[in-house]
Amino acid sequence: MKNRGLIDRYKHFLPVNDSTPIISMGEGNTPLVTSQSLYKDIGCKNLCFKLEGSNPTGSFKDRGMVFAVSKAIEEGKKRIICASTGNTSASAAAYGARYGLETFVFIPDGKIAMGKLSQAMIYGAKIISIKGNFDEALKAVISISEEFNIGLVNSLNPYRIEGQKTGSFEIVDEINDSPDYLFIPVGNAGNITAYWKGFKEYKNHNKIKKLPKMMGFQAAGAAPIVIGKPVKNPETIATAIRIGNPASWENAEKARDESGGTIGMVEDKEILSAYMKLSNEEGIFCEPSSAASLAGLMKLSKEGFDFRDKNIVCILTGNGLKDPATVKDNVVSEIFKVDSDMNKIRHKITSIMKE
Ligand code: AN7
Repeated sequence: MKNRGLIDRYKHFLPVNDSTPIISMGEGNTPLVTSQSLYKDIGCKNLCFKLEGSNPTGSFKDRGMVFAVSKAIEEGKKRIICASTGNTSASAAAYGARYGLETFVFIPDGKIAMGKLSQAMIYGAKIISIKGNFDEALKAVISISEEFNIGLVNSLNPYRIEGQKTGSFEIVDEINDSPDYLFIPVGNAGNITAYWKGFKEYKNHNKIKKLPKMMGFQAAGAAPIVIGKPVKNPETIATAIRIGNPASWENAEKARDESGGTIGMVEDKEILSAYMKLSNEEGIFCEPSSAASLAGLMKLSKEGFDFRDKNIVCILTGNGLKDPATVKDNVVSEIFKVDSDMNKIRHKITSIMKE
């Protein structure tokens, strides 16, 4: 059967009616990959990574965007708009291009990964770079969307959350249970809100007996929920989650409190360490913000948290290829230059080969 995407697959759990177009670029159905190495350091029973970077535009945003765009079309909208640290704009631009909607994206000046900016450019979105941060860009688009009746496709749009909750459905459908813990990066806090909604709905439908503990992680320089007040000038290497005043703040706290989980923070160096370990030991290249989930798990494990007998899922929200500059600036990797001469090549290979 053709993959008609997540709206079709989960239509009984989404507010779909006869006039809702079932559109798709094949989003969702992302790999849940079992850890080969890092689970030993954590000391848990089982650790899986959900590779949301395998979505059509390389991040989890496609799950929510496909549904937000479907609803925008249903409502007769001709234009969509969002503020973004990069991934939302890439996704909006792609679906906007595909379904003929004029797309406006507001980005914080200079603080968006090159891969993401290239996506907004090639898909043909109209890009407005705000001399300010994400929080200021979001304020602007809310106002502009109302003034010009443009479909707002940030996660304040409830259909974004609806689409993104399918991530939980997929985990449960695959392992026939909920994990004990779900580790997830937190920026604007839409995704943790969506995952929690999804798990609760599956429990109400008796698809699972227990709910996971929701373990959200912010970057230490952009951790308003952890410190309990907005951060005026958020700073982190993880630009996707460089957000000082999350739109879904209260819902993230609800997910934490109802599930008995936590929202913590990780330093940039912990994020980078998790980012590199994932690549080096698991062969998984995610973007720095995504690695905040694993960084949080590694931190708790180091602090003595007991994960024996526990099943853990880390959501890796975006593809590492979006942000090659972070590799270039932080990873020491020598590139050996050799003449095209077999003797020299042989000599070089034997000099660098492991014993
Ligand atoms: C890779 O694109 O906010 O807590 O404007 O790109 O749901 O915001 C991106 C967020 C995690 C945080 N990982 O998710 C945007 C934007 C990646 C991200 C998050 C984002 P939320």
